[in-house]
This record gives sequence, structure tokens and C-alpha cells, in this order.
Amino acid sequence: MESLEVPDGHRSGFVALAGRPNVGKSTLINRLLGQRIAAVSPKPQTTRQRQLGILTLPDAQLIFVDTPGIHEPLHKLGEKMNEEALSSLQEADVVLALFDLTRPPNEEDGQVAAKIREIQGQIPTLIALTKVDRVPDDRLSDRRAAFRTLLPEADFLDISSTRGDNLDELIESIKAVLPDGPRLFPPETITDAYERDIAADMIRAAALKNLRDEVPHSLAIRIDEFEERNEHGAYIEATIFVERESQKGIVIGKGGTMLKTIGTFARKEIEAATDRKIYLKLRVKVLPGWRNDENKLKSFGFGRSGH
Ligand SMILES: Nc1nc2c(ncn2[C@@H]2O[C@H](COP(=O)(O)OP(=O)(O)OP(=O)(O)O)[C@@H](O)[C@H]2O)c(=O)[nH]1
Ligand SMILES: [Mg+2]
Repeated sequence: MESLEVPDGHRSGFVALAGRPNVGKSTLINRLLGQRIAAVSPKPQTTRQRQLGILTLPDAQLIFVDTPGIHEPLHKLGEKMNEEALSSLQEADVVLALFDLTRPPNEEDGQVAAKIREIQGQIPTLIALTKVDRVPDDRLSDRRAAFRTLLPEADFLDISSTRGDNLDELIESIKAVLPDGPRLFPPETITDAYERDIAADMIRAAALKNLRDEVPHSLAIRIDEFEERNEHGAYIEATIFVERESQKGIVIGKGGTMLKTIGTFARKEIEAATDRKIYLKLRVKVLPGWRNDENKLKSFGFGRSGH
């Protein structure tokens, strides 16, 4: 319990990230924690469920809430992802909205901005413009201005999770608006997610990186076995569910090459995240239309928290 003792003036609270898919929410949390706890991919809708990333500092505990990207849903899964994101914002002590500087504001950014305007009076809100490392200098001021028109009242900070721009400033701005309070988690805790759920997300992220079009979005991962083999390694068996027979062929690939590629990618990510050797066995099964089926969604843990 000694570790829970903190100095006077200690601050703590939940900092929910808001943003359309792909703006870099999960990447930012991984960077701030210095550890890969959240799955990241170049494709939108990588994060499907809320996940905490806990940063313990001497004078504050920042509990980041990674959320699914807010988007126009095409099925029940998408609706549940949006609900989960929006309810996380409502319950937060601070909301950090992210917008991607590499692209002009779109409709989804507009939706995020509308939500921010709605909660601005009730919850402290900060805005960060992400991926500044990828914007040429002569483009920067126009891009900034385009996002500022979405939220004229707010302060903006340009950040880069890859290069590290303004991340210390971001932490300081969050600390300044966090409420006073004790540590809510032991300092060694960095996430509330189970290793097996992180592994499942990393398998899906590997599929998102390697498969094209809609196929990787129709996948769900179930971990069938997660077994410690010895003190240095773990054995994982997982099933990749697809919605249609034709997708099964695509995920497996000619002679199993695609499944092998996904497995190798995922294994490396899980090894980096869990800091041990991983043996990974994947199989593929068809589960027709699971993204629109309440019971199947529930079995994958969507809507679990009653949101
Ligand atoms: N160059 C650059 N790329 C970034 C930065 N932050 C994120 N990315 C890339 O942007 C892509 C999306 O990042 P994610 O962290 O998965 O985005 P997200 O907002 O969590 O997306 P969803 O989970 O789909 O809502 C990945 O390819 C990242 O590597 C950054 O600061 N600079
Ligand atoms: Mg994410």
C-alpha cells in the first residue's frame, strides 16, 4: 500500500481520447507509456473496444482511455464501437480530441467536433493536431486553420507521436486540468486489458496491415488457448472468424501464405508487447454475418459493459 501514498496536490483522473478512426489515438497512448499496449495499424477502425493506458508520474496519474474511432456505422458492430467511444467521453475527467493534420477535416471530424462542443462546458477539453511530422511546412498553417474553424473556442497543440513533438507540453496541459486525487491504480499497472485480449487485437492489426479492402474489417479473433510454456514463452492458439467462405480463402491465401504472413507479423507484435517468446497457431472459421448479430457480438465482448 505504500506505493499508493502520494504527495499533497497529487492529481489523477480519466483522460478519454476522441477522434475519428486512424488519427493516431492508440499510437499516442503507446508512445506516452513507452510500451506497446494498444494495437495500431495503418487502416481505420483498428481499436474496437475501450482500453486503459495508465501513466504514473510522481505528482499525477493520467489514466488514458483509448476509444474506437467515431465514424458512420455500417453495421451493429460499428454502432457499438461508436457508443463505446461516446460514453467513454461522457464519463471522463478530461477529453483529449485528436485531429489528423495530414488530411483535411472530413465529416467524421465534424462529428467529433460537434461532440466536443456539446461537452466543452462540462468537461475540460484539449485538442491536439496529430502527425505534424508528416506535414510540409508550407501546408501547415492552412491545415491548422481548417481545423480551428471546427472548434474556434479551443486551444490547439501540434503533436507527433513518432517524432515526439510537444508530448511533454501535452502532458503538462493535461495535468493542469486534472482534478486533485490519489493514485487510482498501483504505479506498476499500465493497462486494464488482459494479455489475451491485447494478443487478439494484435492478430487483427496484423490482418489489417496485410489484407485489402473490407476483408480485414470483417474479422473477429478468439483466443482458444494462452498457455505459459516456460518462464520465457507462451503458446497461443487463436481462431480468426470471417463472415463468408470467400473471405476464408483470402485470409488463408495460396498454400497458406497469407495466414503465415499474418501469423509472423502478429507474433512479433505480441512478443514486443509482452516481452517474451510467443508460439502462435492460427486457424480460420466462417461465422456468417457476425457483425450484425447481437448474440455473436456479445460473445466477442461487445456491449459487455451495458453501454
Ligand atoms: N507519421 C506519423 N504517423 C502516425 C502518428 N501517429 C499515428 N501514426 C500512424 O497512423 C496510423 C493510425 O494510427 P492508430 O494509432 O492506429 O490510430 P487510431 O486513432 O488509434 O485509429 P482507430 O483505432 O482505428 O480509431 C498508423 O499507421 C500509425 O503508425 C504520428 O505522429 N506520425
Ligand atoms: Mg486505435
